Amino acid sequence: MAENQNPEENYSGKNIQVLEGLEAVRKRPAMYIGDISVKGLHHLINETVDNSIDEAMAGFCTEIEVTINKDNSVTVQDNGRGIPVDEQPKLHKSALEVVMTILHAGGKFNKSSYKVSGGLHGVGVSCVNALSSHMTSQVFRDGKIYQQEYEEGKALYPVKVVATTDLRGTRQQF
Ligand code: 0RA
Repeated sequence: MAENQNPEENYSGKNIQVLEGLEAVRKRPAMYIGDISVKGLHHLINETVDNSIDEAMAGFCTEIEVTINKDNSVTVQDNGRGIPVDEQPKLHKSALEVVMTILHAGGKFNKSSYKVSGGLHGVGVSCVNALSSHMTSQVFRDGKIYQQEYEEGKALYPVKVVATTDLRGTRQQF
Protein backbone atom coordinates (compact mmCIF):
# COMPACT_ATOMS: atom_id res chain seq x y z
CA MET A 1 0.00 0.00 0.00
CA ALA A 2 1.54 3.30 -0.98
CA GLU A 3 1.76 5.84 1.79
CA ASN A 4 1.31 8.93 -0.28
CA GLN A 5 -2.14 8.32 -1.64
CA ASN A 6 -5.06 10.58 -2.26
CA PRO A 7 -6.10 13.13 0.29
CA GLU A 8 -8.58 11.93 2.81
CA GLU A 9 -11.22 14.43 1.74
CA ASN A 10 -14.33 13.06 0.09
CA TYR A 11 -12.95 9.56 0.27
CA SER A 12 -16.12 7.71 1.18
CA GLY A 13 -18.11 9.60 -1.41
CA LYS A 14 -16.75 7.27 -4.07
CA ASN A 15 -18.07 4.15 -2.45
CA ILE A 16 -21.76 4.34 -3.20
CA GLN A 17 -22.25 0.61 -3.66
CA VAL A 18 -20.38 -0.07 -0.47
CA LEU A 19 -22.64 2.28 1.45
CA GLU A 20 -25.74 0.53 0.15
CA GLY A 21 -24.54 -2.76 1.60
CA LEU A 22 -23.60 -1.24 4.90
CA GLU A 23 -26.78 0.80 5.14
CA ALA A 24 -28.80 -2.39 4.78
CA VAL A 25 -26.99 -3.70 7.85
CA ARG A 26 -27.63 -0.49 9.79
CA LYS A 27 -31.31 -0.47 8.82
CA ARG A 28 -31.97 -4.02 9.92
CA PRO A 29 -29.21 -5.01 12.33
CA ALA A 30 -31.23 -7.88 13.79
CA MET A 31 -31.23 -9.56 10.38
CA TYR A 32 -27.47 -9.70 10.52
CA ILE A 33 -26.58 -10.09 14.17
CA GLY A 34 -29.69 -11.74 15.65
CA ASP A 35 -30.78 -8.90 17.90
CA ILE A 36 -29.63 -5.55 19.14
CA SER A 37 -29.51 -6.26 22.86
CA VAL A 38 -26.38 -7.15 24.74
CA LYS A 39 -26.48 -10.42 22.79
CA GLY A 40 -26.02 -8.44 19.61
CA LEU A 41 -22.93 -6.86 21.10
CA HIS A 42 -21.62 -10.30 21.99
CA HIS A 43 -22.27 -11.36 18.44
CA LEU A 44 -20.07 -8.53 17.20
CA ILE A 45 -17.30 -9.61 19.56
CA ASN A 46 -17.69 -13.26 18.53
CA GLU A 47 -17.60 -12.33 14.88
CA THR A 48 -14.35 -10.46 15.37
CA VAL A 49 -12.73 -13.11 17.56
CA ASP A 50 -13.77 -15.85 15.10
CA ASN A 51 -11.56 -14.29 12.46
CA SER A 52 -8.58 -14.58 14.78
CA ILE A 53 -9.61 -18.13 15.70
CA ASP A 54 -9.63 -19.01 11.99
CA GLU A 55 -6.10 -17.70 11.79
CA ALA A 56 -5.14 -19.80 14.83
CA MET A 57 -6.82 -22.91 13.35
CA ALA A 58 -4.83 -22.33 10.18
CA GLY A 59 -1.72 -22.55 12.34
CA PHE A 60 -0.52 -18.97 12.06
CA CYS A 61 -1.65 -17.45 15.36
CA THR A 62 -0.95 -18.47 18.96
CA GLU A 63 -2.46 -15.60 20.95
CA ILE A 64 -5.75 -13.76 20.84
CA GLU A 65 -6.34 -10.97 23.34
CA VAL A 66 -9.77 -9.49 23.93
CA THR A 67 -9.96 -6.27 25.93
CA ILE A 68 -12.99 -4.34 27.11
CA ASN A 69 -11.66 -0.82 27.33
CA LYS A 70 -12.63 1.83 29.87
CA ASP A 71 -14.63 3.66 27.21
CA ASN A 72 -16.56 0.41 26.53
CA SER A 73 -14.92 -0.13 23.18
CA VAL A 74 -13.59 -3.64 22.54
CA THR A 75 -10.15 -4.54 21.23
CA VAL A 76 -9.36 -7.90 19.65
CA GLN A 77 -5.69 -8.46 18.86
CA ASP A 78 -4.00 -11.54 17.46
CA ASN A 79 -0.46 -12.44 16.45
CA GLY A 80 -1.35 -14.00 13.11
CA ARG A 81 -0.22 -13.05 9.63
CA GLY A 82 -2.34 -9.91 9.55
CA ILE A 83 -5.21 -9.27 7.17
CA PRO A 84 -3.68 -8.72 3.72
CA VAL A 85 -3.22 -5.08 2.79
CA ASP A 86 -2.16 -5.44 -0.83
CA GLU A 87 -4.18 -3.55 -3.42
CA GLN A 88 -7.04 -5.41 -5.04
CA PRO A 89 -6.62 -4.82 -8.77
CA LYS A 90 -10.33 -4.71 -9.58
CA LEU A 91 -11.37 -2.42 -6.77
CA HIS A 92 -8.17 -0.38 -6.56
CA LYS A 93 -8.21 -0.54 -2.82
CA SER A 94 -6.47 -2.43 -0.08
CA ALA A 95 -7.68 -5.96 0.69
CA LEU A 96 -8.11 -4.72 4.27
CA GLU A 97 -10.53 -2.04 3.13
CA VAL A 98 -12.47 -4.54 1.03
CA VAL A 99 -12.79 -6.92 3.96
CA MET A 100 -13.84 -4.12 6.29
CA THR A 101 -16.28 -2.24 4.07
CA ILE A 102 -17.89 -4.66 1.64
CA LEU A 103 -20.71 -6.83 2.86
CA HIS A 104 -20.13 -10.49 2.03
CA ALA A 105 -17.07 -9.43 0.09
CA GLY A 106 -17.42 -11.51 -3.03
CA GLY A 107 -15.23 -13.45 -5.43
CA LYS A 108 -11.78 -14.03 -4.19
CA PHE A 109 -12.71 -13.05 -0.66
CA ASN A 110 -15.09 -15.94 -0.33
CA LYS A 111 -12.25 -18.39 -0.83
CA SER A 112 -10.93 -19.95 2.32
CA SER A 113 -7.58 -18.31 1.69
CA TYR A 114 -9.25 -14.97 2.28
CA LYS A 115 -11.86 -16.03 4.77
CA VAL A 116 -12.60 -13.17 7.09
CA SER A 117 -16.04 -14.10 8.26
CA GLY A 118 -16.86 -16.98 10.56
CA GLY A 119 -19.37 -16.49 13.35
CA LEU A 120 -22.82 -17.92 13.79
CA HIS A 121 -24.17 -16.41 10.63
CA GLY A 122 -20.80 -15.74 9.08
CA VAL A 123 -21.80 -12.17 8.41
CA GLY A 124 -18.23 -10.99 8.57
CA VAL A 125 -16.32 -8.20 10.16
CA SER A 126 -17.83 -5.64 7.76
CA CYS A 127 -21.08 -6.03 9.75
CA VAL A 128 -19.24 -5.28 12.95
CA ASN A 129 -17.82 -2.24 11.23
CA ALA A 130 -21.18 -1.10 9.88
CA LEU A 131 -22.73 -1.30 13.33
CA SER A 132 -19.88 0.46 15.12
CA SER A 133 -19.89 4.23 15.53
CA HIS A 134 -16.12 4.12 15.21
CA MET A 135 -13.74 1.30 14.33
CA THR A 136 -9.99 1.15 13.90
CA SER A 137 -8.22 -1.67 12.08
CA GLN A 138 -4.50 -2.12 12.39
CA VAL A 139 -2.42 -4.73 10.60
CA PHE A 140 1.09 -5.51 11.79
CA ARG A 141 2.87 -6.90 8.75
CA ASP A 142 6.20 -6.66 6.99
CA GLY A 143 7.61 -4.46 9.76
CA LYS A 144 4.85 -1.89 9.42
CA ILE A 145 1.63 -0.94 11.13
CA TYR A 146 -1.08 -0.34 8.53
CA GLN A 147 -4.17 1.47 9.74
CA GLN A 148 -7.62 2.47 8.63
CA GLU A 149 -10.48 4.01 10.61
CA TYR A 150 -14.19 3.96 9.91
CA GLU A 151 -17.39 5.60 11.08
CA GLU A 152 -20.53 3.52 10.75
CA GLY A 153 -18.56 1.35 8.35
CA LYS A 154 -17.37 4.17 6.12
CA ALA A 155 -13.63 4.45 5.63
CA LEU A 156 -12.30 7.81 6.78
CA TYR A 157 -9.12 7.53 4.70
CA PRO A 158 -7.26 4.95 2.60
CA VAL A 159 -5.16 2.38 4.45
CA LYS A 160 -1.96 4.08 5.54
CA VAL A 161 1.26 3.16 7.33
CA VAL A 162 1.38 4.77 10.76
CA ALA A 163 4.47 3.20 12.34
CA THR A 164 7.07 0.50 12.11
CA THR A 165 6.88 -2.63 14.26
CA ASP A 166 8.51 -5.96 14.99
CA LEU A 167 5.11 -7.47 15.72
CA ARG A 168 2.80 -9.41 13.48
CA GLY A 169 -0.94 -9.64 13.63
CA THR A 170 -4.28 -7.89 13.43
CA ARG A 171 -5.81 -5.47 15.92
CA GLN A 172 -9.47 -4.54 15.66
CA GLN A 173 -11.02 -1.95 17.97
CA PHE A 174 -14.68 -0.98 17.87
C1 0RA B 1 -6.34 -14.39 4.80
C2 0RA B 1 -5.02 -14.37 4.39
C3 0RA B 1 -4.06 -13.96 5.29
C4 0RA B 1 -4.43 -13.55 6.54
C5 0RA B 1 -5.74 -13.56 6.94
C6 0RA B 1 -6.71 -13.98 6.06
C7 0RA B 1 -6.08 -13.13 8.30
C8 0RA B 1 -7.33 -12.64 8.62
C9 0RA B 1 -7.57 -12.24 9.92
C10 0RA B 1 -8.65 -11.71 10.61
C11 0RA B 1 -8.24 -11.49 11.92
N1 0RA B 1 -6.99 -11.86 12.05
C12 0RA B 1 -6.54 -12.33 10.87
N2 0RA B 1 -5.33 -12.79 10.55
C13 0RA B 1 -5.11 -13.20 9.29
C14 0RA B 1 -2.61 -13.87 4.97
C15 0RA B 1 -2.21 -14.37 3.63
C16 0RA B 1 -0.74 -14.20 3.42
O1 0RA B 1 -0.05 -13.56 4.21
O2 0RA B 1 -0.25 -14.72 2.42
